Amino acid sequence: MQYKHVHIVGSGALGSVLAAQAVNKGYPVVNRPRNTPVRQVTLLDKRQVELTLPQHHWPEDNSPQLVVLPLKSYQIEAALTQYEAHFCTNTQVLLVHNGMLDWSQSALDQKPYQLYAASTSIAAFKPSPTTAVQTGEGETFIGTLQSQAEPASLEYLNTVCNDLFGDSSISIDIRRTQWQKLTINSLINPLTAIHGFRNGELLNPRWQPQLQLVANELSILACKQGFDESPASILGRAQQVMQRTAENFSSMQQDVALGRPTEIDAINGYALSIAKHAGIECPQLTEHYHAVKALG
Ligand code: KPL
Repeated sequence: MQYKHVHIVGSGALGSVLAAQAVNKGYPVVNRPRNTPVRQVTLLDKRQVELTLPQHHWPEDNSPQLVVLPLKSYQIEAALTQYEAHFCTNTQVLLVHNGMLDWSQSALDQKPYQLYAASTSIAAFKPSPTTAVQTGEGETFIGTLQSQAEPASLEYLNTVCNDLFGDSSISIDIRRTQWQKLTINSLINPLTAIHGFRNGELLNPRWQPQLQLVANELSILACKQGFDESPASILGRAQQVMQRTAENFSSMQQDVALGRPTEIDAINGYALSIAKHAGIECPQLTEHYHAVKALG
């Protein structure tokens, strides 16, 4: 499958890095910014890529397309609604966001196009509205969100994602992969946002009792979804990220600092929807959820 176009929706830091990588690799990129377009991207190897991307019309035929949505979790639904009339059976749509969306499997299966998700730890930021910088490489996993998917289509998407993300692997259970990333975000993001500190501060032993309570609740919720994992394993994974990103501010801390909406609904909110469904109380996740909501 050769794509006629690779559409990158939005002009966030990650989306701009993906667009720059796609340009470098010679893909026919179309950018669909939702506000001020990013003009210049600095990649990890310090290469600078100018983004002056054409604004094509959507094709009228069934030609293969890739549409990447590297957006905030709360923007995904509106973006799909805006663009999906242009998608067809040969359109591969890749959602890239933090947290998880509360969509039923039948709703995903009914989409008349191919729907995939990526979970990535690539780090990027925007020093100004028109520039973006990649600050760290990361692991990326992609997988299908639908029950029926052509293995060959996923394989092809993965080869392209290797170019766009720098590295990419197929996850045979992307919901589980997204959940594991959600547990990291649920342990790091709310506390860093509430207290306005860097990720590494959470390695201070004074936060361990609170983190332990969150990990205990996440472990119970993991079992409810068939993703069994001990609190120690969940906490250990998050602590590795705290060490690796000790000097960084989490995305939620930055959202709060800049007065933007946070992704708490797709992180703690999603976990709490599983809890509600299973009739389980999760007091620590609930407290953090309300504390972050109160900031915005
Ligand atoms: O994904 C992140 C985020 O900030 O949203 C982590 C992994 C916590 C890194 O800061």
